[in-house]
Amino acid sequence: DRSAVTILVPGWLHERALARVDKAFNMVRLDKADKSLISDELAGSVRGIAAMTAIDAAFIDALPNLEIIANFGVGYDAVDARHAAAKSVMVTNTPDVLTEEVADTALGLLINTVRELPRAENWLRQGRWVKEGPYPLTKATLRGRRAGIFGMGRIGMAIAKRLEAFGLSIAYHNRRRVEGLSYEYHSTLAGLAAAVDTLISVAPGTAATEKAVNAEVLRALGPDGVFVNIGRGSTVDEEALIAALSGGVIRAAGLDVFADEPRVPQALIDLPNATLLPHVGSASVHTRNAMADLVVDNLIAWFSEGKPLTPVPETERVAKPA
Ligand code: 8YV
Repeated sequence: DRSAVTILVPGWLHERALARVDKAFNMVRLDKADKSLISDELAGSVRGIAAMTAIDAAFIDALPNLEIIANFGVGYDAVDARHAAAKSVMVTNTPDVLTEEVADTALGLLINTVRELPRAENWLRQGRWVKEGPYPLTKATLRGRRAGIFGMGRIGMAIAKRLEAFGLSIAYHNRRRVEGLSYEYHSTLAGLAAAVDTLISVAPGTAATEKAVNAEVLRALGPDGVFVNIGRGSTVDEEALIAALSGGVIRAAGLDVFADEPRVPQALIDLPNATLLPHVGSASVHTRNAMADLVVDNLIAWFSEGKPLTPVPETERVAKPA
Protein backbone atom coordinates (compact mmCIF):
# COMPACT_ATOMS: atom_id res chain seq x y z
CA ASP A 1 0.00 0.00 0.00
CA ARG A 2 1.79 3.07 -1.32
CA SER A 3 -0.34 5.56 0.61
CA ALA A 4 1.26 4.27 3.85
CA VAL A 5 4.79 4.97 2.60
CA THR A 6 6.22 8.15 4.15
CA ILE A 7 7.93 10.56 1.75
CA LEU A 8 9.73 13.49 3.33
CA VAL A 9 9.83 16.84 1.54
CA PRO A 10 12.42 19.15 3.14
CA GLY A 11 12.27 22.80 2.10
CA TRP A 12 10.54 24.23 -0.92
CA LEU A 13 9.33 21.99 -3.78
CA HIS A 14 7.46 22.54 -7.05
CA GLU A 15 3.69 22.66 -6.46
CA ARG A 16 2.83 19.87 -8.88
CA ALA A 17 5.38 17.56 -7.27
CA LEU A 18 3.91 18.34 -3.84
CA ALA A 19 0.35 17.65 -5.00
CA ARG A 20 1.28 14.34 -6.61
CA VAL A 21 3.46 13.12 -3.70
CA ASP A 22 0.63 14.00 -1.32
CA LYS A 23 -1.85 12.03 -3.42
CA ALA A 24 0.29 8.92 -3.93
CA PHE A 25 2.08 8.70 -0.57
CA ASN A 26 2.01 9.83 3.05
CA MET A 27 3.76 13.18 2.59
CA VAL A 28 5.54 14.86 5.49
CA ARG A 29 7.04 18.32 5.08
CA LEU A 30 10.02 19.76 6.93
CA ASP A 31 11.22 23.38 7.01
CA LYS A 32 14.62 22.40 5.72
CA ALA A 33 16.92 19.40 5.37
CA ASP A 34 18.31 19.70 8.89
CA LYS A 35 18.63 16.50 10.94
CA SER A 36 17.89 18.36 14.19
CA LEU A 37 14.31 18.82 12.93
CA ILE A 38 13.72 15.06 12.64
CA SER A 39 11.80 13.49 15.55
CA ASP A 40 12.54 9.88 16.57
CA GLU A 41 9.18 8.78 15.22
CA LEU A 42 9.76 10.46 11.86
CA ALA A 43 13.32 9.12 11.65
CA GLY A 44 12.05 5.53 11.57
CA SER A 45 9.19 6.05 9.16
CA VAL A 46 10.77 7.98 6.25
CA ARG A 47 11.41 5.76 3.22
CA GLY A 48 11.79 8.38 0.53
CA ILE A 49 12.77 12.01 0.01
CA ALA A 50 11.62 14.37 -2.75
CA ALA A 51 13.83 17.45 -2.73
CA MET A 52 15.16 20.49 -4.48
CA THR A 53 17.57 21.25 -1.65
CA ALA A 54 20.92 19.97 -0.38
CA ILE A 55 20.82 16.49 1.18
CA ASP A 56 24.06 15.79 3.01
CA ALA A 57 25.53 12.66 4.61
CA ALA A 58 24.33 13.57 8.13
CA PHE A 59 20.74 13.93 6.92
CA ILE A 60 20.92 10.56 5.12
CA ASP A 61 22.35 8.93 8.26
CA ALA A 62 19.52 10.35 10.39
CA LEU A 63 16.97 8.32 8.36
CA PRO A 64 17.74 4.59 8.88
CA ASN A 65 14.89 3.33 6.66
CA LEU A 66 15.52 5.73 3.78
CA GLU A 67 15.47 3.95 0.39
CA ILE A 68 15.42 6.69 -2.22
CA ILE A 69 16.17 10.38 -2.75
CA ALA A 70 14.38 11.86 -5.79
CA ASN A 71 16.22 15.05 -6.76
CA PHE A 72 14.41 17.82 -8.61
CA GLY A 73 16.94 18.80 -11.30
CA VAL A 74 19.34 17.03 -13.61
CA GLY A 75 22.30 18.36 -11.64
CA TYR A 76 22.48 16.56 -8.31
CA ASP A 77 25.63 18.12 -6.86
CA ALA A 78 23.58 19.13 -3.78
CA VAL A 79 22.92 15.47 -2.93
CA ASP A 80 25.72 13.37 -1.46
CA ALA A 81 25.18 10.54 -3.96
CA ARG A 82 28.38 8.71 -3.05
CA HIS A 83 27.33 8.54 0.58
CA ALA A 84 23.84 7.46 -0.50
CA ALA A 85 25.38 4.66 -2.59
CA ALA A 86 27.48 3.53 0.39
CA LYS A 87 24.27 3.37 2.44
CA SER A 88 22.39 1.54 -0.38
CA VAL A 89 20.10 4.53 -0.90
CA MET A 90 18.92 5.15 -4.48
CA VAL A 91 19.28 8.65 -5.94
CA THR A 92 17.37 9.82 -9.01
CA ASN A 93 17.55 13.05 -11.04
CA THR A 94 15.53 14.60 -13.89
CA PRO A 95 17.47 14.22 -17.17
CA ASP A 96 16.09 14.53 -20.73
CA VAL A 97 12.89 16.43 -19.92
CA LEU A 98 14.82 19.71 -19.59
CA THR A 99 17.48 19.21 -22.28
CA GLU A 100 15.94 21.29 -25.07
CA GLU A 101 14.78 24.08 -22.71
CA VAL A 102 18.25 24.53 -21.22
CA ALA A 103 19.85 24.44 -24.70
CA ASP A 104 17.40 27.15 -25.84
CA THR A 105 18.35 29.28 -22.84
CA ALA A 106 22.05 28.78 -23.56
CA LEU A 107 21.65 30.09 -27.11
CA GLY A 108 19.56 33.04 -25.91
CA LEU A 109 22.18 33.89 -23.32
CA LEU A 110 24.97 33.58 -25.87
CA ILE A 111 23.27 35.90 -28.35
CA ASN A 112 22.35 38.38 -25.59
CA THR A 113 25.96 38.42 -24.46
CA VAL A 114 27.52 38.76 -27.92
CA ARG A 115 25.01 41.23 -29.41
CA GLU A 116 24.25 43.11 -26.13
CA LEU A 117 20.49 42.75 -26.65
CA PRO A 118 19.47 43.41 -23.01
CA ARG A 119 21.53 46.63 -23.03
CA ALA A 120 20.09 47.64 -26.40
CA GLU A 121 16.58 47.13 -25.02
CA ASN A 122 17.43 49.30 -22.01
CA TRP A 123 18.63 51.97 -24.45
CA LEU A 124 15.16 52.04 -26.00
CA ARG A 125 13.33 51.90 -22.64
CA GLN A 126 15.39 54.75 -21.23
CA GLY A 127 14.43 56.95 -24.18
CA ARG A 128 17.98 57.14 -25.44
CA TRP A 129 17.05 56.02 -29.00
CA VAL A 130 14.98 59.18 -29.36
CA LYS A 131 17.46 61.48 -27.58
CA GLU A 132 20.82 60.07 -28.63
CA GLY A 133 20.13 58.01 -31.75
CA PRO A 134 20.88 54.37 -32.51
CA TYR A 135 22.43 52.00 -29.99
CA PRO A 136 26.20 51.71 -30.65
CA LEU A 137 27.30 48.91 -32.97
CA THR A 138 28.34 45.82 -31.01
CA LYS A 139 32.04 45.02 -31.05
CA ALA A 140 31.28 41.32 -31.02
CA THR A 141 29.37 39.15 -33.46
CA LEU A 142 28.42 35.50 -33.64
CA ARG A 143 29.68 35.42 -37.23
CA GLY A 144 32.87 33.41 -37.62
CA ARG A 145 32.94 32.28 -33.99
CA ARG A 146 34.45 29.01 -32.92
CA ALA A 147 32.53 27.38 -30.09
CA GLY A 148 33.99 25.14 -27.41
CA ILE A 149 31.67 23.10 -25.22
CA PHE A 150 32.82 22.04 -21.75
CA GLY A 151 30.69 19.03 -20.85
CA MET A 152 29.42 17.10 -23.87
CA GLY A 153 26.43 15.32 -22.34
CA ARG A 154 22.79 15.47 -23.38
CA ILE A 155 22.52 19.25 -22.95
CA GLY A 156 25.93 19.87 -24.52
CA MET A 157 24.81 17.90 -27.59
CA ALA A 158 21.57 19.89 -27.87
CA ILE A 159 23.55 23.14 -27.68
CA ALA A 160 26.04 21.88 -30.31
CA LYS A 161 23.18 21.04 -32.67
CA ARG A 162 21.85 24.60 -32.35
CA LEU A 163 25.31 26.13 -32.79
CA GLU A 164 25.82 24.10 -35.96
CA ALA A 165 22.61 25.57 -37.36
CA PHE A 166 23.97 29.04 -36.52
CA GLY A 167 27.09 28.27 -38.57
CA LEU A 168 29.65 28.02 -35.77
CA SER A 169 32.45 25.45 -35.67
CA ILE A 170 32.35 23.16 -32.65
CA ALA A 171 34.96 21.57 -30.41
CA TYR A 172 34.58 20.12 -26.93
CA HIS A 173 36.23 19.01 -23.73
CA ASN A 174 34.83 16.19 -21.62
CA ARG A 175 36.29 13.68 -19.17
CA ARG A 176 36.33 11.25 -22.09
CA ARG A 177 36.02 11.53 -25.85
CA VAL A 178 32.43 10.79 -26.91
CA GLU A 179 32.37 7.74 -29.22
CA GLY A 180 31.16 8.38 -32.74
CA LEU A 181 31.11 12.18 -32.37
CA SER A 182 32.91 14.09 -35.14
CA TYR A 183 33.43 17.37 -33.23
CA GLU A 184 37.08 18.12 -32.39
CA TYR A 185 37.99 16.75 -28.96
CA HIS A 186 40.43 18.39 -26.53
CA SER A 187 41.73 16.39 -23.59
CA THR A 188 42.24 19.54 -21.49
CA LEU A 189 40.00 22.54 -20.85
CA ALA A 190 42.89 24.99 -21.39
CA GLY A 191 43.58 23.30 -24.73
CA LEU A 192 39.95 23.72 -25.75
CA ALA A 193 39.94 27.38 -24.62
CA ALA A 194 43.07 28.07 -26.72
CA ALA A 195 41.42 26.56 -29.81
CA VAL A 196 38.14 28.54 -29.59
CA ASP A 197 36.85 32.05 -28.83
CA THR A 198 33.48 31.08 -27.36
CA LEU A 199 33.47 28.77 -24.35
CA ILE A 200 30.18 27.34 -23.15
CA SER A 201 30.19 25.47 -19.86
CA VAL A 202 27.55 22.78 -19.37
CA ALA A 203 29.70 20.90 -16.88
CA PRO A 204 28.21 19.41 -13.70
CA GLY A 205 29.37 20.55 -10.27
CA THR A 206 31.77 17.87 -9.06
CA ALA A 207 35.09 17.83 -7.21
CA ALA A 208 36.83 17.44 -10.59
CA THR A 209 35.17 20.50 -12.18
CA GLU A 210 35.56 22.81 -9.13
CA LYS A 211 36.89 26.19 -10.39
CA ALA A 212 38.00 24.50 -13.63
CA VAL A 213 37.34 27.72 -15.55
CA ASN A 214 40.24 29.64 -14.02
CA ALA A 215 42.59 32.52 -14.94
CA GLU A 216 44.66 30.29 -17.26
CA VAL A 217 41.61 29.07 -19.18
CA LEU A 218 40.26 32.62 -19.54
CA ARG A 219 43.64 33.88 -20.77
CA ALA A 220 43.69 31.06 -23.33
CA LEU A 221 40.22 32.09 -24.53
CA GLY A 222 41.67 35.48 -25.47
CA PRO A 223 40.62 39.14 -25.87
CA ASP A 224 37.66 38.41 -28.21
CA GLY A 225 36.63 35.58 -25.92
CA VAL A 226 33.07 35.02 -24.74
CA PHE A 227 32.29 32.74 -21.82
CA VAL A 228 28.80 31.34 -21.20
CA ASN A 229 27.87 29.26 -18.15
CA ILE A 230 24.63 27.28 -18.05
CA GLY A 231 26.02 24.41 -15.93
CA ARG A 232 27.07 25.10 -12.34
CA GLY A 233 28.64 28.18 -10.76
CA SER A 234 31.11 26.04 -8.81
CA THR A 235 32.95 25.22 -12.06
CA VAL A 236 34.18 28.83 -12.32
CA ASP A 237 36.76 30.79 -10.33
CA GLU A 238 34.48 33.84 -10.09
CA GLU A 239 37.26 36.15 -8.88
CA ALA A 240 39.38 35.23 -11.88
CA LEU A 241 36.37 35.77 -14.15
CA ILE A 242 35.68 39.23 -12.68
CA ALA A 243 39.35 40.15 -13.17
CA ALA A 244 39.31 38.85 -16.77
CA LEU A 245 36.13 40.79 -17.60
CA SER A 246 37.33 44.05 -16.08
CA GLY A 247 40.87 43.76 -17.46
CA GLY A 248 39.96 42.95 -21.07
CA VAL A 249 41.42 39.44 -20.84
CA ILE A 250 38.13 38.24 -22.39
CA ARG A 251 35.40 40.31 -24.02
CA ALA A 252 32.19 39.26 -22.28
CA ALA A 253 30.42 36.62 -20.22
CA GLY A 254 26.84 35.34 -20.00
CA LEU A 255 26.01 33.58 -16.73
CA ASP A 256 22.90 31.71 -15.62
CA VAL A 257 24.57 30.06 -12.62
CA PHE A 258 26.75 31.30 -9.77
CA ALA A 259 28.95 29.92 -7.01
CA ASP A 260 26.72 31.09 -4.12
CA GLU A 261 23.15 31.40 -5.44
CA PRO A 262 21.09 33.51 -5.07
CA ARG A 263 23.94 35.81 -4.02
CA VAL A 264 25.76 37.26 -7.05
CA PRO A 265 28.99 39.22 -6.43
CA GLN A 266 28.39 42.99 -6.73
CA ALA A 267 31.54 43.20 -8.84
CA LEU A 268 29.82 41.03 -11.49
CA ILE A 269 26.60 43.07 -11.34
CA ASP A 270 28.65 46.23 -11.85
CA LEU A 271 30.36 44.90 -15.00
CA PRO A 272 28.73 46.10 -18.25
CA ASN A 273 30.16 43.15 -20.20
CA ALA A 274 28.49 40.53 -18.01
CA THR A 275 24.98 39.35 -18.95
CA LEU A 276 23.37 37.82 -15.87
CA LEU A 277 20.34 35.57 -15.42
CA PRO A 278 18.86 34.25 -12.13
CA HIS A 279 19.29 30.50 -12.88
CA VAL A 280 16.39 30.22 -15.34
CA GLY A 281 17.82 27.56 -17.69
CA SER A 282 14.92 25.14 -17.21
CA ALA A 283 12.48 27.62 -15.68
CA SER A 284 9.35 27.45 -17.85
CA VAL A 285 6.00 26.17 -16.60
CA HIS A 286 6.12 23.45 -19.27
CA THR A 287 9.55 22.09 -18.39
CA ARG A 288 9.28 22.45 -14.60
CA ASN A 289 6.00 20.48 -14.75
CA ALA A 290 7.79 17.71 -16.67
CA MET A 291 10.60 17.72 -14.09
CA ALA A 292 8.08 17.58 -11.23
CA ASP A 293 6.38 14.60 -12.88
CA LEU A 294 9.68 12.77 -13.29
CA VAL A 295 10.53 13.29 -9.60
CA VAL A 296 7.22 11.70 -8.55
CA ASP A 297 7.26 9.01 -11.26
CA ASN A 298 10.67 7.89 -9.98
CA LEU A 299 9.23 7.47 -6.47
CA ILE A 300 6.18 5.62 -7.77
CA ALA A 301 8.29 3.31 -9.96
CA TRP A 302 10.59 2.55 -7.03
CA PHE A 303 7.81 1.70 -4.59
CA SER A 304 5.67 -0.23 -7.08
CA GLU A 305 8.22 -1.94 -9.35
CA GLY A 306 11.41 -1.70 -7.29
CA LYS A 307 13.21 0.14 -10.11
CA PRO A 308 13.42 3.89 -10.64
CA LEU A 309 13.18 5.53 -14.08
CA THR A 310 16.30 7.68 -13.97
CA PRO A 311 18.89 6.59 -11.37
CA VAL A 312 22.14 8.58 -11.17
CA PRO A 313 25.28 6.61 -12.14
CA GLU A 314 26.58 6.43 -8.52
CA THR A 315 23.53 4.46 -7.35
CA GLU A 316 22.68 2.54 -10.52
CA ARG A 317 23.32 -0.78 -8.79
CA VAL A 318 21.46 -0.05 -5.55
CA ALA A 319 18.74 -2.67 -5.11
CA LYS A 320 15.36 -2.20 -3.44
CA PRO A 321 15.37 -3.70 0.08
CA ALA A 322 13.17 -6.80 0.38
C1 8YV B 1 16.94 22.98 -11.26
C2 8YV B 1 18.98 22.80 -12.59
O1 8YV B 1 15.62 23.27 -11.35
O2 8YV B 1 18.25 20.73 -13.37
C3 8YV B 1 19.16 21.38 -12.89
O3 8YV B 1 20.28 20.88 -12.67
O4 8YV B 1 19.90 23.52 -12.38
C4 8YV B 1 17.60 23.36 -12.54
O5 8YV B 1 16.92 22.89 -13.65
C5 8YV B 1 17.53 23.71 -10.11
O6 8YV B 1 18.78 23.16 -9.81
C6 8YV B 1 16.68 23.64 -8.90
O7 8YV B 1 16.80 22.40 -8.27
